[in-house]
Amino acid sequence: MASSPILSLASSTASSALPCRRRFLHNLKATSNQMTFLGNDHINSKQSFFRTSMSVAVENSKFTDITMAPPDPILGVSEAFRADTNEMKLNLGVGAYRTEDLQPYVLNVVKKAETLMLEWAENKEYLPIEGLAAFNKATAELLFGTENPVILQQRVATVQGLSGTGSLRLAAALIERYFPSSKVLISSPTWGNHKNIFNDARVPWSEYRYYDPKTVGLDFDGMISDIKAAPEGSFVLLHGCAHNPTGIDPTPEQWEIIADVIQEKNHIPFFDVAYQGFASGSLDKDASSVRMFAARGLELLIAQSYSKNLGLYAERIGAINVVCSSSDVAHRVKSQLKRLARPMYSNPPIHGARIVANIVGNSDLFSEWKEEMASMAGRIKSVRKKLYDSLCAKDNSGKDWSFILKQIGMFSFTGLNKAQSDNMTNKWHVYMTKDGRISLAGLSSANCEYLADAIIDSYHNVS
Ligand code: PLA
Repeated sequence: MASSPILSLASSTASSALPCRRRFLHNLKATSNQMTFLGNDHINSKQSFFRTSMSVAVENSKFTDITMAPPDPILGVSEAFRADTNEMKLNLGVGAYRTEDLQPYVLNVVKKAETLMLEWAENKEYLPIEGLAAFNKATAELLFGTENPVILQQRVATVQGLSGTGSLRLAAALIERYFPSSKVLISSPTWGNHKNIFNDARVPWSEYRYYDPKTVGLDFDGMISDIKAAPEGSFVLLHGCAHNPTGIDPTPEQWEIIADVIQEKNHIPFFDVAYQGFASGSLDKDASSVRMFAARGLELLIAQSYSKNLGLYAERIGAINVVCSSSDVAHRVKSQLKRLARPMYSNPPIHGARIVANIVGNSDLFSEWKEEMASMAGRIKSVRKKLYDSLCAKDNSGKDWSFILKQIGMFSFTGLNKAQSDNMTNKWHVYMTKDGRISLAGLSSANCEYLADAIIDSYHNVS
């Protein structure tokens, strides 16, 4: 019996090296294993009672049918990265901005706003369900421009959300409740979490063509015909700028045609704006697609996020805006968004909302933010160019790498398949998503050549 791997695991010598809590759990598990093996008869009654109750607790869990969930395709990459001890490792998985030294970056303007907030010593009372009024005003104005008729006519229902994801989720709940027979059309491919959000909200979705691997560009004809073919009154999810993961946006002319088709089909445009100001460096330019749709008098939904453009990832600050045909409708829509939010999370967190409101509401801080945002966008553009130059200089196969320069935003869609992406990670310690996306925000100039070597090797030597 002593030779049984189960019982030898339970021996006190094996467990004594473990820290206290782990040792307890270890012994607990071993005890339950031992129980199965020996049976109750061999143990005196006092021990038996103790061990049986422990054993029951472990073996008869009500949760035994819960299987292990797979790691998240994006956030799980960071977990794997942290476990790698190789010096050359690069985390190009999640879209989080890093400095040239590959350190996380807190914007100076955010630090200034926080210093002011500390001085003011504001309280921590609950926010109203819809969030901080000054934030909701600032966020809608940033999106549409202060003089936009939709703002002046009070036709926008704005509710502060738990960043982009929470705002999308709230909109999905609104669709599920008020448009139960409608579906959402999402681009193929899209940000990995979109499908989860609609699945969990029980909103049916289907895909429209977006990316053409042959041209490494937009499949515009495919996109238009799929939007046309969808049942009238569908929601069409569009990335306002810097499409994730492809980095390919429609041209202004193509946006107009997309709007024409959506209008013809009575669809409802639903924008995900997670990168305003981060794509081009200009807040206004990156909002032009949304503003064009609003200028047509359409009703539309827009989810916003301040994770990237203000680096407020962990503050979970964003908003859902619903542009309505009248202020009266907007009023009612807002009341229902609040009704959906209340049982989900009651009311949103205050800190990030105050940061945004204080920065946008102070002309000095606002200008400083725009400069810092432009410099973050500029750093990403410069590593994009350096990566392209390194690929061209090192690869003599004649492959055209210029698609990398045509993409915008923080990502590059390399065209590497899953096996090639695995090679990037397993051989080169470059962590990225398995769809071939790399986050250039996690790259420094010093690492561009190394990354180019990894891409060239994976592209040519792995099929
Ligand atoms: N929408 C899109 C298109 C996004 O790319 C992201 C973030 C979000 C919404 C949500 O961000 P938020 O909830 O933090 O506001 N996408 C990241 C991170 C940057 C992630 O997957 O959560 C990405 O690496 O794709």
